[in-house]
Formats: sequence, C-alpha cells, structure tokens
Amino acid sequence: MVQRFQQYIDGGFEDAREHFDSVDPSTGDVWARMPAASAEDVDRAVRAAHRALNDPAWANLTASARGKLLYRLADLVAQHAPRLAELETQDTGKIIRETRAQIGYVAEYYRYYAGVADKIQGAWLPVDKPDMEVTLRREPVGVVAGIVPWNSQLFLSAVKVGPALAAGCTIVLKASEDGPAPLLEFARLVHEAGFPKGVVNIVTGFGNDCGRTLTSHPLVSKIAFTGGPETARHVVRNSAENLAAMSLELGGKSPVLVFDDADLDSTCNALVAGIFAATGQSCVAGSRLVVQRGIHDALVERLVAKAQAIRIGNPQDMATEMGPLATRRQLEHIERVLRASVEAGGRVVAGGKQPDGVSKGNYFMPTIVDCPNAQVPSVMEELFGPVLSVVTFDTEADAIALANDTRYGLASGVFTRDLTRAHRLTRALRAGIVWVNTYRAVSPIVPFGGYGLSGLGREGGLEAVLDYTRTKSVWIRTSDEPIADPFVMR
Ligand code: TXE
Repeated sequence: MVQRFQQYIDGGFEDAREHFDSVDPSTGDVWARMPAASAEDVDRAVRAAHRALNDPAWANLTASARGKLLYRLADLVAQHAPRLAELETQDTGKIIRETRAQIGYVAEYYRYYAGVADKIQGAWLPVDKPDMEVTLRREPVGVVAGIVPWNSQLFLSAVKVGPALAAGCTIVLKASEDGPAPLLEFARLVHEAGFPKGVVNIVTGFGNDCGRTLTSHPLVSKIAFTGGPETARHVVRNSAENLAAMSLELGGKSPVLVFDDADLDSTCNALVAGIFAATGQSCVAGSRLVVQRGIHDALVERLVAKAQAIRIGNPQDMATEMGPLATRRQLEHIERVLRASVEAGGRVVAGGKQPDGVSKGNYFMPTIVDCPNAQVPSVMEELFGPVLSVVTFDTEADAIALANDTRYGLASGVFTRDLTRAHRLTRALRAGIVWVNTYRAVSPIVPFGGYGLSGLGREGGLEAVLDYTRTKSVWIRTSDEPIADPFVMR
C-alpha cells in the first residue's frame, strides 16, 4: 500500500496542494506520496519561524531549558531509531545495517548540542577607555534555512538543527525530494519533544520552487546547505536577495594515499569501507586511491578480491553489505563517466556494471578502475557511487601533487607506518580533514568541512555553533560626570 507523508509547518502536520511519488530504489516501485511544498507553503513556514524567534515561548526560554528540549529530542531519536532507519532504507536504498548504526549516532549529535546550549558565552572587553564597560552578547542569528540532499538526511540535518536550536535560532528544514521520508517522520519527534510551534518546520519539494523560495526569503538570516556544487551556485545567487550568512558542504573527490610501508590488510579494509559504504554516496567517500608503485599490484589484487566478495542485495536485509544507488539519475551518471574513463585508458578491474541477473532496482557492482594518469574522468569527477579510481606514484612529492590535484578538498587519508612522513603529509594535504591510518571517523565534537569546491564554513564542533550566533557590542558609560557639550570648545 502506498504511504502518504505530510509536511510540518508552524506546529501542525498538513498535506500540500501537490504531492509527488517516492520510488523504492531496490525495486523501482512507488511506495509513498510526498508533499511538494509550494512557494506559498515555504513562505508560511519562514514566517512561522520568524514569529517563533521572537515569541516569549521560545525567546524567553533559558539556554538550559533549550538544552533540555534538545536532550528530549535526542532520547526520542534514540528510541525511534529502528523506525527511522527502516524508513531511510526504504526511501534511499541505504542498507539497514548502516542506517541503524548511523541514526543511533545521530542521537549523540543532539546530545552534544543539548550540552552546548548553555555554554555559549559572550565576553567582557578590556576596552581602551577607562569610563566604558563593553560587553559582547551572543545572540541567535535568526531564521535558518537548512537544506539537505538525499544521502544521510537525518545525519546531515542534525548538524544544522542541533546548533541552530542550541543557539536559540528557529529553522525551516528542506528535505531532499529524493528520499524525504525519514525527515518528515523526524518532524513527529520534534513535535513530541515539545518545541514551541514554528521553532522547527520541515518541508520537502523541488529546488526551483521550494529551495529557491527558501534560500532567497527576506526573513532568512542563515543558510546551511549540503548538496552538489552546481546547486550551491544557485543557492549563492539566491542569497543575493537576503545576504544571509552561509555554510556550504559540497562533497569531494577525496584521495587516500598508501605508502609501501603500510599494513596492506588493514589498509585494504579501510579503503573498502571508505568507498563502498553507503554505496559510495557519501561526501567523504575515499574515491581516489593514490598508491605507491611497489605495492600497487598487491593492494589492487586484495581490493578486487574484497570488492567481488561484497554481498549486494535487499537493503532491508541485515546480511546485505551494499544496496542500490538512491536514484536512476545517479546510476546513469556513473555509467556515463565510466564509459568516458575507459575511453581515456582506465582499466575496469572489478565491477563496472549492474550485477548479472538483476532486472530492477538501481544496483551497481563495487567497481575499481586502474588509471594510467589523473586525467581519466573518474579520477577527476565526483561520481557519488561505488567506484574507486587508482593512480600510482613513485615519490612522496608525486603523491602530494596527485592528491592536491583537485578542485575539491573535503577529506583525505594517509596510510603509512612512518611517523615523520605522516606529520609532513598532514601539513601538505589541502583538505578539511586528514585521517592517518584510519578513514571515515566522525564525531559531533570535531569540525567537518572542506576547501575549494568542497564548500565554505564548518559543521560540527563548538566553532560551528558560533556560526548560528551573531555578536552585539554593548557600550555602557560608567562615569557620573556629565557629558560635555560637544560644541563648546574647552
Ligand atoms: O544534489 P543537489 P543532487 C553531489 C553529488 C551528486 C550531485 C548532485 O556529486 O551527484 O551533488 O546531487 C536542493 N535552491 N552531492 O542532485 O541538487 C535539492 O532539492 C535551493 C554531494 O541530489 O545539490 C536538495 O534538497 N535548493 C553531496 C538539495 O538542494 C535547491 C550530497 C541538494 O540537491 C535548489 C549530495 C535551488 N535552486 C550530492 N536546487 C554531499 N556533500 O554529500 C536544488 N536544491
């Protein structure tokens, strides 16, 4: 039976005037109808968030009380994690093993921000005027527009909703039109947690109507966007209307450097998790293997064996190790770039096609392409799929040059047992994250974000919470002496 979801505006659940189909990526069948928020719906949501911002029900809550609401939300996320995971798996094809684990951790993100709420402090400034007392207040920046793509919507929205609410902002969150079910369901938990109406609003819809109205709305003060660089350009242009503050998290083409002293088995496991988890649809996917010539053959051989052993299947099955891609569009994009890569000299040594015997669903085999140089399209372009491109280096300087030869700069990995080399590389790599002898570790306590086309600003950690505040400088004259008449010369 086709399920029907609602949008959440000003504390109420409602249908939109128009709905669209959501397709199960493992079967290609329509399983749900989603509300397509119109420009008018988005306008109502932003106005509700703006009213809530100044409503005593929210504005007069102490920071600790905001923290308590966030703790309650965290508990509800933990309690309902199985249902949220099932919905995310159903709507995006991400395997249940991954969605369960990730959503359990999403609750920890909300706990972190709950704890931060009453630790956001202002300052006293030692100003150069003896009769002045100057303090710096930190106030909520205002209404936040949060926009997320389909992959890991609950996770990517936690790093927006959490700091926004901790700081006292209100938010309108736009779920992706691909796989919005878990976020629309999350709205029920926000409601149950007891946030005043209008503090959190959750809609979904298409970029042109819903996304554009939200990011150009005059009452929006901050945009927190995760998605692709092309869409980010639209968002930046939209924000010319409201001059909103902005953070952009835009994916990458992250290199993993493997030196000939690395532990091959351990490295191989990290590489496989780095690229094939979430069927490669992850912004930090380690999609470029930069390997030293002496171990190239041994490492690639191990990787091919691991890739070929990955169990592809129904994403709701706990035994499945890799599920389908979220959309047909994504599958066709990968096939296109792979064809061009083979024409440019790339050699497909594993996968490269849909699994044999699969007649429906967006399945694609774990793929490894051995590339003669870094100009092969799969080495340059973000595929957002289960494709690992391999390039080879001789010296450390070559490895650094290859790794940094990208317009992106989100994450990077280094595998070596040489401590001094590891330190040199952490300095040399141009990326917002460097993982040494590990890959993909994340935590709410650690900032996350990239260089170059990977985006702007950071999410996670204390630094990012401050981006949801703005300072107000307060000058108080402490002298009892009357202020002299400025037009009388003394
Ligand atoms: O994301 P989009 P898509 C990369 C990845 C992928 C590509 C495109 O390479 O293949 O981006 O993915 C909303 N104003 N990443 O098409 O289009 C849209 O509705 C405002 C990397 O799914 O960027 C959705 O909610 N909003 C990445 C959100 O933007 C607009 C994750 C993201 O959609 C809009 C996803 C507009 N004009 C893709 N147009 C990562 N960082 O992990 C669309 N949107």
